[in-house]
Amino acid sequence: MWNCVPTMSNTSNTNHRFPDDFVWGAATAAYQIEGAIDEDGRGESIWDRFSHTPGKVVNGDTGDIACDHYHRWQDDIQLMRRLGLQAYRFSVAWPRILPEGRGRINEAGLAFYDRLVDGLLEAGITPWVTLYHWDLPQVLDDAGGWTNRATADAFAEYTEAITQRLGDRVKHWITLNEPWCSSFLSYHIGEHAPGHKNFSEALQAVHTLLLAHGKAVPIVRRNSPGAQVGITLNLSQAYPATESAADQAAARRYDGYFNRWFLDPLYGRGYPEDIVALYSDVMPPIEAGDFQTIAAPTDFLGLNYYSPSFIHDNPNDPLLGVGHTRLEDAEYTAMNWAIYPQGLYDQLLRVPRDYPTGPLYITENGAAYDDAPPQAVDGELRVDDAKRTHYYALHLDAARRAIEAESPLKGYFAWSLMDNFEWAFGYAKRFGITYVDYQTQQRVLKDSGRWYSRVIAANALDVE
Ligand code: IFM
Repeated sequence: MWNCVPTMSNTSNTNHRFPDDFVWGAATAAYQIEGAIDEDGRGESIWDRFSHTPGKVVNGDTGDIACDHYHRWQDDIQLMRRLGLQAYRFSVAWPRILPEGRGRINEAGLAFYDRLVDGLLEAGITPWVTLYHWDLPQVLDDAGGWTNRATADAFAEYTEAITQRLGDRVKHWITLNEPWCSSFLSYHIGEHAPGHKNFSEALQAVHTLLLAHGKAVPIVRRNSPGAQVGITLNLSQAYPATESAADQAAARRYDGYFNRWFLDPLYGRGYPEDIVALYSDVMPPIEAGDFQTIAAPTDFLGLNYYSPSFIHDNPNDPLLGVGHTRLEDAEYTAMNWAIYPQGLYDQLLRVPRDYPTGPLYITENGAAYDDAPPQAVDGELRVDDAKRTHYYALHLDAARRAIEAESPLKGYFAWSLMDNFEWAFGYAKRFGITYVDYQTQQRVLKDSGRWYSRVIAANALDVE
């Protein structure tokens, strides 16, 4: 059975060191931190529309102001310096660049990211740019959003504009963040914008997203010589709830739905046959050449890991026949996600074993907790978030063990640099290693952030 009470390992690598060239970073996304939704010609995004729709986001929160990063980016770079970050992963807001989705380019939008990239490089921090982290221009959604194949062509236009401008200085590109969320969570489960509840729409959205990724890769290569380009997936390591044959088969189906549905086409295998058989009535149209486009060779795979899934057979689930089992003995974060670092270890070995991924990067990992506001301790403001530090220590230890077991893991980005707009949960969930007071916009490095900066400096986990 599963070990629900994880501890740090005690292996031959006693000081828990990482390889010398390991990349240490932190991540954010545009809509979650920028604010300034009406400034400098930015167009409306689906998250503006969705968050302003009553009942969609906890407390009616919106990203209108968020962390005001659009105005405070210079201070935020100082924060990154203080942490000793080597890399910063952020996303570009498509509606700042192409307010109408395609066509007219908004110079002021490009100029913002131009300044940000220059500021990062001056600070010695490598920019990692995500092209799409969920803020689709609303006008494109009005025309069907990701259920419309033409959105893949619009994404190619957008990629052209941003890589032409930044491609000389940005050398790490991520096409899409977590396409499972922009498809199933947004078009089937309805929890994210645009909030639809239709499974066949979700399958069409996956297909358009994957096409968008495949079309973007050669554009990035053309405009950003020598760059590395990849995609970030939020896979869910699927464990059978028991050893029964039925639960094992259910976990395999769930793996097909959540993981292989993305990995197989990205690595040239088309959609997995066992799952296609279940979806026969709802499959999207697939055109000649689509799978070739989708399987454009990439340089790395980004993985976002928080928690795995424990799956049992459930005949009442009409589509996949699966259900989720709650781990009774596990600890849970404020998102109600089980803490299970072994899932990260297993994923870091399984994915490159089954697919030719090349280097892996953990492009997100972290935990939400109900942090108390900063307190003065010896004249300094502190946030005591020992649970978050423990979460990071466990997962970094799992990552380091995976490297010892020859996983091609090359870097790690904490989610998140700062507390921010947590989508349907608004500001109610804090994931930051920096505390943000949303009234004053004051930032205070949490104890987990202080600990992370010592890990980065030591390139090892055996820090106080
Ligand atoms: O905040 C999100 C992020 O935008 C995408 N990955 C998961 C995070 C935590 O839910």
